[in-house]
Amino acid sequence: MTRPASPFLPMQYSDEVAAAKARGAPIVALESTIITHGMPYPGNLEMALSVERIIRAEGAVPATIAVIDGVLHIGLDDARLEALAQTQGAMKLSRADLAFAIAERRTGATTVAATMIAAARAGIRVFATGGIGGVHRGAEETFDISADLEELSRTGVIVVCAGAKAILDIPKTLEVLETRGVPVVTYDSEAFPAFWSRDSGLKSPLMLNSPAAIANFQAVRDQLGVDGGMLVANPVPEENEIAREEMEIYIARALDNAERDEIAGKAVTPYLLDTIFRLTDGRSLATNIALVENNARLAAEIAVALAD
Ligand code: PSU
Ligand code: MN
Repeated sequence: MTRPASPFLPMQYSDEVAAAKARGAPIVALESTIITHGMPYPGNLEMALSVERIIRAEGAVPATIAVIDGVLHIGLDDARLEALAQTQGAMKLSRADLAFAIAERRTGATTVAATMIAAARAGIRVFATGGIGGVHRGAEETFDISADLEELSRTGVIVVCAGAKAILDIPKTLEVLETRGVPVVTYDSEAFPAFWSRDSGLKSPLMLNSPAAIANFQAVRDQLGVDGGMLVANPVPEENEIAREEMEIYIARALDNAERDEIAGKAVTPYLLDTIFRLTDGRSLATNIALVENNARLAAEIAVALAD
């Protein structure tokens, strides 16, 4: 059973999320593009279910966000999650087309940008994901810069990720975030992480080492009237890491293939991820799942600290 959130916007909270909202419990938003476009079935479903379990174990409530047949769902029950994990041809939704999918009654998964918009609309302030989109290598030619960066600058949600994937141009990604006034806080490490690896070779702009400190930083931003999002970068656990030098080899191959196959636009990120999964015989997938789980735990701790 789910209930409508607004008489105008077809938005539905799951029972679990509606109850959490009613009692003011901490909630963590989760994106769905990682499920439909980021990982193959059934690993994607295992990841989605385990991430929700981790958030509950930390005393928060998970809210996986997706558009299903034109309804914006804030929280998916297990049956819907299972169906989405097996859906072929779901749209990949960002700021430009989230409303389009709702208006046209389509089914689509939300990227970081679209999940932030939906979370803010639902009053959810913390969101866990794997990696954010960023400035792609060669962006000076292709202009390929993820809408995630613009969204971080305008929408007041804390996004917990494992840094930026090394398939991106990480220095340029950090430059854009700085220009747009997005705080980039690495959790408990001086080095900005690179998704599969703990260290991108770049120093993180800011560092904090407790969920309470992150919640306090956000509270001061609120008091100051500084709006927009915050990026929290949480390095992948050491035991799950794939070294940067090794990843570089697979990334170079994947980028070459993408150029050869003339991949462009929204297809770029899913194509690169899929190629890297195959080149690493699934090892990158295991790392990807471990880092999302790690981010879910930290996001739940931040949500709990914000609620205190
Ligand atoms: N990182 C992952 N898996 C993913 C994505 C990022 O490990 O599936 C998705 C996220 O939804 C992110 C999106 O918002 O890719 C960025 O896509 P683009 O580069 O097209 O903006
Ligand atoms: Mn892009």
